Amino acid sequence: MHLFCGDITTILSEIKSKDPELFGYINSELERQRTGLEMIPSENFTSEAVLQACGSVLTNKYSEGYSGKRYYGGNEFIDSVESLAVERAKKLFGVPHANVQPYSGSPANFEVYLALCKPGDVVMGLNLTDGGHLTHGWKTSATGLIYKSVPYHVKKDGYTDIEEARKLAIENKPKLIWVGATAYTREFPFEEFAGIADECGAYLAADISHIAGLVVGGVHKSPKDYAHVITTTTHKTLRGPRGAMIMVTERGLKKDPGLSDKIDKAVFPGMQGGPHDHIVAGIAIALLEASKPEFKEYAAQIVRNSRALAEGLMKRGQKLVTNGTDNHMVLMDLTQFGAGSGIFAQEALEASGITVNKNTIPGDPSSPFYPSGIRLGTPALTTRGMKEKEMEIIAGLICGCLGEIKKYKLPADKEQRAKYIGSFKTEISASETIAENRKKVADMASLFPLYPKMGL
Ligand code: DSN
Repeated sequence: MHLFCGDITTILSEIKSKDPELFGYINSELERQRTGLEMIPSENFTSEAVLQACGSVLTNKYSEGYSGKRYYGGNEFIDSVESLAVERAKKLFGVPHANVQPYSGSPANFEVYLALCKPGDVVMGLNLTDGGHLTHGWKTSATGLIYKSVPYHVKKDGYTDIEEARKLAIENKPKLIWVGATAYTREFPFEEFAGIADECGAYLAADISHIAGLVVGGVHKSPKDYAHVITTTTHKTLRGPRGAMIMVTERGLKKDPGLSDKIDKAVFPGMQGGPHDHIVAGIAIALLEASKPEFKEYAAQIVRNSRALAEGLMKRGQKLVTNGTDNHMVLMDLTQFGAGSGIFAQEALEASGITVNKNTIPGDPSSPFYPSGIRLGTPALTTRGMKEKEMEIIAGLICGCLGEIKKYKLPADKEQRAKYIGSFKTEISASETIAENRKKVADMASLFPLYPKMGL
């Protein structure tokens, strides 16, 4: 058997010779990323160092347990890798305890429930269609099926309804409250939620998956002095591999000195088996990168870009939830194009090489599958080096694409929708405006090369 430990180019060349079909798909995806504008707010481009760690020999190891306490032999170096990641996470986020083993954000959040709640306990989180995450208690998620979820909402202006959350917490006495979201464009009210959690005796968990990089970069308030537990994915603004972490704060240990142990036991053996050590190594590198001064500048530029994008869209007549943004994300309210028009916007933009995702808006007149908004984010474009000037151009391109969807309306009859959207896609692919935009997008993308060393 041929073994290798080369760089990422070598690894891809191995795939090319052994499995040309798979290689073709990976290569096409690389080309898609290179030639388009990636604007899904939860996506980013990791460094080549992170990619190398994720493709490394660490994938070969089993290491159930924790550093120094494993159920398998041969973990001398894995222990060092995991300890490095843990220590870097603790230092970067200013917390006394970090678990870097969660496979991704949803398992991480579920592990928090497992650590702190019993089935049937009351839990609270931001309602999904108001911007909350599935795992914050949505009815079709295990978190809403196993626990009694009492969601809070945003107000008409799109900001969190703190008063409603306080009232619901006092009435329902939740065991666990989540602060954090997946489609929210303003600063999270950590301090207010700490007060609410204290009033009703709940644990407060801050899910900072979207904004972890902004917190580290100093452009979003940290939850460390307010929450008891912090969860985050590692692949969004933090720009690491696809994984997650759970952290316990000093405040958490003050409320419950056994909290770290409860979290660790919930991760393993409660929910997971062997950690993905290659991903833990990628997390360690991402945390090192995020500790550098240039990451602060990166985080600040993400927000400057997001604001420039918001301005560019609003001055062209687009409606944004909360009329702007404080973070990496813009949430467009497309109800002026008709209820459920997020799908048309997503498809028209994709045909132009701009990748976004359809998303519900607060009080959405349609449904989560056919929502009336789209989410746009700047983390990936900022990684490529784009600045405010490019955001202004992109805002113009987006509005040009949206001009093409005006005449399309989501059929009220659900049976007709798939066929209608199929015809829409065919028609949009023949649009001259879309074709011109596709060229402009590719030209702009080529000015900001992505993975230039990855020669295929
Ligand atoms: N799917 C992630 C996002 O896009 O925000 C959250 O899990």
